[in-house]
Amino acid sequence: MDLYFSPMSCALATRATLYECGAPARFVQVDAHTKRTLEGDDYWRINPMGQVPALRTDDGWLLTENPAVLQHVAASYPQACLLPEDLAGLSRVQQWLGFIGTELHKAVFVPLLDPKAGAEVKQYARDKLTLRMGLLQTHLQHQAHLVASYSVADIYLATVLNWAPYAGVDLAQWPAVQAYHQRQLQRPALARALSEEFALFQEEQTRRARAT
Ligand SMILES: N[C@@H](CCC(=O)N[C@@H](CS)C(=O)NCC(=O)O)C(=O)O
Repeated sequence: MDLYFSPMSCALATRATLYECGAPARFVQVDAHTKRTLEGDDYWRINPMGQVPALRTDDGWLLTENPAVLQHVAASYPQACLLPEDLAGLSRVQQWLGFIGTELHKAVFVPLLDPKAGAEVKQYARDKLTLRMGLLQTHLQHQAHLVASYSVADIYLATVLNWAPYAGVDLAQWPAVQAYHQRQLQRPALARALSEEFALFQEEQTRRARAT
């Protein structure tokens, strides 16, 4: 599989999932500003949305959208047990992937992180935090994971929560969420993905600064 990613983006969740699965993969870095791969390919021609993650499967077709990509990798490596086998558990994972993608990632964190978003947009996003993080706080008070066992939904949530300090969000307001996040970071796959991508992110910043 080939994973198109930009460092420290949501595609980090797929990298961590690949590591959890022990899946061989090629990682193709996309510059989020120029929309070119580091090899110089035009990323718009690969993914017309210009977004990461995009996964070139072993059969050669391209899959996009976090929930689909994460489930595809996890289902390809069932021995890693990152998806429940029963329908209720699987449906719950899909519920959480939808919640994380639409209610947290896109509705809250994208506007808070986007330097082009004005103060009103940021306030609109910030207003949504209380309900959404409160729901997580209640849920995670009595649960180690989002569903009965560790799943790709936890990997996606931890990836989004990684952005909190950069988005001006103090997770200490939701102690169960903060403790959950800290636990997630102990997973070797996630810790490895995070440290590798943080280094790549810093290199990207240096390259960009030199180019301007
Ligand atoms: N709906 C997409 C959203 C992916 C997404 O927002 N990716 C961000 C990185 S975290 C991105 O590529 N942003 C660049 C852009 O939108 O041009 C998914 O779930 O995969």
